[in-house]
Amino acid sequence: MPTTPAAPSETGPEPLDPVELSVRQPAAAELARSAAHAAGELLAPPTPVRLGDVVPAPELVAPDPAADFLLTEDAVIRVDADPAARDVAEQLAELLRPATGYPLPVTDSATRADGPLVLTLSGAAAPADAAGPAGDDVADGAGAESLGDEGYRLEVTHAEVRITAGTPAGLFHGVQTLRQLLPAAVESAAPVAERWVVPGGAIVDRPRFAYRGAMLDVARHFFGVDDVLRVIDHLARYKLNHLHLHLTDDQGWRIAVDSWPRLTEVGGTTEVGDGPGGWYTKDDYRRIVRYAARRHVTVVPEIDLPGHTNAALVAYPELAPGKIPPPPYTGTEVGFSYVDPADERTYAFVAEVLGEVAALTPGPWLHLGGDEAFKVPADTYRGFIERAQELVAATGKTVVGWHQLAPAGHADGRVLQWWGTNGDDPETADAVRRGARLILSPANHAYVDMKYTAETPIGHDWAGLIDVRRAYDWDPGTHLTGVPAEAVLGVEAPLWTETVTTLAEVEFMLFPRLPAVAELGWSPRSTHDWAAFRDRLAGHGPRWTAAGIAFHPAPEIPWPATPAHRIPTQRSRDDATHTS
Ligand code: TNX
Repeated sequence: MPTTPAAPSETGPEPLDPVELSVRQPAAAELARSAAHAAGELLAPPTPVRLGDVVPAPELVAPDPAADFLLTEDAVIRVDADPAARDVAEQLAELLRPATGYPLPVTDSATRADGPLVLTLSGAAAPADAAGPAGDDVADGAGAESLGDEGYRLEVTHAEVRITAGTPAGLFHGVQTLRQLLPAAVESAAPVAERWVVPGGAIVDRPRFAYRGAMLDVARHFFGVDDVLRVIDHLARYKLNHLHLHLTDDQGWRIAVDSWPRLTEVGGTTEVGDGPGGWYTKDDYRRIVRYAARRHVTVVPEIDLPGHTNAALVAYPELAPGKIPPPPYTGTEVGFSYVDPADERTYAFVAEVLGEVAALTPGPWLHLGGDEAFKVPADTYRGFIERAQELVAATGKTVVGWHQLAPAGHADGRVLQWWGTNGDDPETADAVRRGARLILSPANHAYVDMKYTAETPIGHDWAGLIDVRRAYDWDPGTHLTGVPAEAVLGVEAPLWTETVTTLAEVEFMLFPRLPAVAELGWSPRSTHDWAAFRDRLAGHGPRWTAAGIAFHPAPEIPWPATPAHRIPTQRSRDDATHTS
């Protein structure tokens, strides 16, 4: 895994037109500033972490400043014998070992009183006697109720840190919280001399929405497996549990399909700007899925149909209307291509592709796309979608699609991903009345391919400029007129990559907006408070710096400026190695 951001680079494979060039030039400067932060110029906060300094904000926090815990070299991680729980404990050890330099053995010994880091599965409910130092607030709150599929309880005393959950996923989220409660230097890839203090008290926490995701468009520009794994790490930090991969579009087809091999052999070799493109073999894709699963992240594959299919039509002109082979497309227009809805071969193609993708997919969802098929008449479009929905059902998966699917008939469990900019959308509200649930990705809040400000060197602005506050200031529960909160499955932050070409640029667009969307998906509305969020988020800058994440140092966030000490970064450590 990379620990430093890729050098900010101009991808722009020639030829770039003059307009693109003028947009791209400042990218280097802006990204270099961001890289300078990553190089150690952003400094650690002078104050110790407080129990409430967690993003996304936990449901209940009960600090006990008299009960801080100090992690020492002889610490042992004790976990239940359950293999999935044990794997979470191993991941905790993997997180803590590099910076602490401590051995941190993991044991599932039930008889010995090893610790002091304890991970335990307790059935769905938190134990009634576990209020501990937290007092009545926590005991009377969610702690006495079910922690659900993903909730956890974290208790910190002088003697131990204990994470309790009903599921391994809950333990995993608890581990992410613990990670944020340690000093920022815990993100360092090399040992740091630090007092590894965890603030005392208790947290009881569980998500507001079941679906919390981000989308990476690997079709407009291709991103290799290692880049995707690093994005999965970023999701996991912020308790996001779905990675939606936009695998196909006009500019490239990125997933191998054995029954239609030219999709990648031909359709995988292009991308925006005439770079080399690329695709995932099935083994590559399985690696992504496995890596995500270990982090309790479900991969949602998208095969965009019937539009956004130029790369497929280049590979197989028999799928094109009129059977006319189109030229490869490496521009950034949308809405011109579609598979021929009048030809039965198209449905064989859809069935075989979806079947192979479903077979690679342990998760329940298959995303059909469905957006911007501007050239397909409404009735034809509806008929195509209804057949495609049936083909998804035949694979045993549940359909997800962009909200353009709304007018089509309901299919069991179907989920629409809403990307509008005006919450008054009767067509989508009607689909909800007919049984659809929604993932909310309002383009003017959650589209992390939008520029932060007019000066942002990459990104779009068709849905407006999205600074951190705008990414944060909306409520998924009430955003759409006539849609009750219960119909909302969750939220997702899509990253389209027409202008995004490197991992450093991906991180620059995700941070700090991804944590804002993550908080909307996880935290109870009662915690929603811009000023408090801004302050909590500020403390994450030094963490990203230590982790080598090339983030946008948004001016509206009070990043810590008066450091107590510098956090060594990968780059400064490399320098040290070179001079020693
Ligand atoms: C709209 S959002 C699209 C994408 C573009 C994006 C750019 C959606 C379902 N379709 O094809 O990449 O805008 O922001």
